[in-house]
Amino acid sequence: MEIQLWREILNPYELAVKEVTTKFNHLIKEHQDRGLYSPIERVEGRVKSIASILEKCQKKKIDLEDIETRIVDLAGIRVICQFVEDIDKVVEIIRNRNDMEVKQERDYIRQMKTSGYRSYHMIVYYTVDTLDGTKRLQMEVQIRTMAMNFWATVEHSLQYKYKRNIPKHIRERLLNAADAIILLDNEMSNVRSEIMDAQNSFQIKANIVADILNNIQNLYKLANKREILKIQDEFYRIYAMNDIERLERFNKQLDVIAEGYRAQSLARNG
Ligand code: 0O2
Repeated sequence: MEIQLWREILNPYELAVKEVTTKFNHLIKEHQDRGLYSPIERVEGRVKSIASILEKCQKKKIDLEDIETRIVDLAGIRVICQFVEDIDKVVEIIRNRNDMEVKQERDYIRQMKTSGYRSYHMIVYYTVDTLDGTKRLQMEVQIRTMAMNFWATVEHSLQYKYKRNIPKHIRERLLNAADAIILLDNEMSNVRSEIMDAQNSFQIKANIVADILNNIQNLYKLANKREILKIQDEFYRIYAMNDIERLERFNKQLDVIAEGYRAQSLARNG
């Protein structure tokens, strides 16, 4: 096939990779802007090289006219997550998108490949607008953790080096490494819940502080200035201790003080 024809075929795939990469990057930004944890750590995209297409055609006996239907990863997107739990979230995000239609899903995480490879694969239909009009094409999205990505990248280089015939002793080492990756991902998942707990307690603290400030503001109308300044100093002292329970107790004390002032003022007016 002429080089020009390859360009024509691959052009829409290039556009698709650019668009989808931008969209996923924007999702990361949206999470950040809202102060939310993003299940996507980073996104990579590539159009399959002509050499790699030719190799696949040879291996799978695919006619060049059929590459667009039979090679589903001409456009490839890789979504890298920090934690295994994030993968299901990304899968859900993709299933719910209106600009992508899922054709196929393969879960090589729950069902690891015999090589030790782990990743979640989705083949999606995606439409691009080009000079020649709209084109609906297939795209492969691979979703995996940073640790799975490290393993796959190293193994892929070895496949290349040994022309897909990795010696037995190296394959065994790779399988050991794959087991270690599972352990690592599990351990990191435990850290993930710690992170979530930390985020949660930060929110609780923020709410108590907002409550305390609100109470102090209300006391300005009831108590004298000297007492307010004393309460403020006490608040700064307790805040510096970084102890949520103390803050909670202090907040309750403020409720009691405010209640006392309200009762006094009722007695005076009544
Ligand atoms: P490249 O060089 O990354 O583009 P199928 O006939 O459908 O079962 P197919 O089409 O190979 O087989 O699909 P599969 O098994 O889902 O693999 C698709 C892609 O996943 C591969 O593309 C690799 O990128 C990746 N992959 C699958 N298995 C392995 C593995 O054991 N090790 C690594 N490192 N990557 C893997 P390509 O075109 O094979 O390769």
